[in-house]
Amino acid sequence: NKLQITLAVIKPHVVKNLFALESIQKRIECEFEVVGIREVVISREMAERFYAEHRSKFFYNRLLSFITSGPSVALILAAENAVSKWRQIMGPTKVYKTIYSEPDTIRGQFGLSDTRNACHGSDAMESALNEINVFFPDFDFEEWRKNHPTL
Ligand code: YYY
Ligand code: MG
Repeated sequence: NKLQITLAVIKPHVVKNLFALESIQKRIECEFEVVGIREVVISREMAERFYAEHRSKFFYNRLLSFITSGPSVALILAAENAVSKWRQIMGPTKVYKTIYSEPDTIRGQFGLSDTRNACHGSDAMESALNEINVFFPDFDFEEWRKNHPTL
């Protein structure tokens, strides 16, 4: 087990839903230290950097038009094994897979479709650092870790 950070993004249709936002916030507060939080309307340029790995996928255009369609909330979350921990709480990419097996995940509760699947979570520490840089360009993980020796 080791201290990690991850990038979480709450997607636009959930940010409009105050009940969903509050429920997710409570869940996050129980499990993570919130190192950064920012509400942001993701620009086309940010979205292209953030989702660069999906450039050639069939869903790329609908993904970009959705993610830029309104305010999102981006968070830097810290915990032991934060990357896999957040992905577990989030649930599987495809919302239909949550119906019988993982209804209590965030995607199970608030996901609407393959694209409007409620939230994002980094898939590894390396991608977390790259993705955090898109939303929090001034954040320096090494510097932060030095100042948080106890966690
Ligand atoms: O990491 P995760 O978000 O769980 O899934 P990815 O395979 O990285 O896909 C990123 C993003 O793309 C997904 O959260 C929604 C969207 N997407 C889509 O719109 N349609 C698909 N069939 C698959 C993914
Ligand atoms: Mg991914």
